Amino acid sequence: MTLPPGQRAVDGFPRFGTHLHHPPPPVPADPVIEMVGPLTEDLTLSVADLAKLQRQELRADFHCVAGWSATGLLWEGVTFGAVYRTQVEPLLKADTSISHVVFEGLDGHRSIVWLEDALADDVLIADRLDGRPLDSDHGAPVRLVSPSQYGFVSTKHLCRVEFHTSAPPVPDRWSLIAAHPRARVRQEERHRRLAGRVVRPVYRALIGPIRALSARGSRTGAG
Ligand SMILES: Nc1nc2c(c(=O)[nH]1)N[C@H]1C(S)=C(S)[C@@H](COP(=O)(O)O)O[C@H]1N2
Ligand SMILES: [Mo]
Repeated sequence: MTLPPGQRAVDGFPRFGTHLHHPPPPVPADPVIEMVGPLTEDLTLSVADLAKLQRQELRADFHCVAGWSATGLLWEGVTFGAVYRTQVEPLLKADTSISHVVFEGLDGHRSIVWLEDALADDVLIADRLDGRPLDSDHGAPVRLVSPSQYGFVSTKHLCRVEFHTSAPPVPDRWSLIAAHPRARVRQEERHRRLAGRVVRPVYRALIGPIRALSARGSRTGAG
């Protein structure tokens, strides 16, 4: 099996990202996902109700922008497309056309995604991983999973989804490592201003140390 350009397989599935110095946020007693945008009424989906929508399994590799890939993960949840079409679209104000979606986690992480990318068949709001409820390391109670895009798109601890009719402001947009707006792994769209290939060696040097920080990195280990 070939990985996308510039990616290397790692064992297991480390808790990865820019947030390792923080413990995962606590899971609320009755978690909800708030949906915000040009809607005719307020929309808040409880995680419990979400689990009752048409369920979907997805076997996929997961690719961090820093160059590691966890292979063969089995996710379960509901497709974002199903949530959008059944819950959100019926409440959209007349003559509004959504172009971007922002996914926000309990820790404040935000990912900005084109609506057309978010509606792909392989984009899930997942509540289970490898046959078990999602644990805190990997995004409890629910997370976005978009395996065709770099890991930063897949917001963990999902608690808020915003619908926008134009591109929302991008944080750090002048930074060299600002996120690519589409972040497609096959196209190696790592960053907005730097070709994906250029940053590979830098990331490669960091993978070891970052991984070492991820204490519960083994899929079979504690957690
Ligand atoms: N809420 C939240 N989601 C997040 C992140 C984060 O810091 N906070 N990091 C992102 C990054 S950069 C990656 S690679 C993946 C890592 O997922 P994992 O910790 O389950 O391995 O989560 C993404 N989703
Ligand atoms: Mo990442």
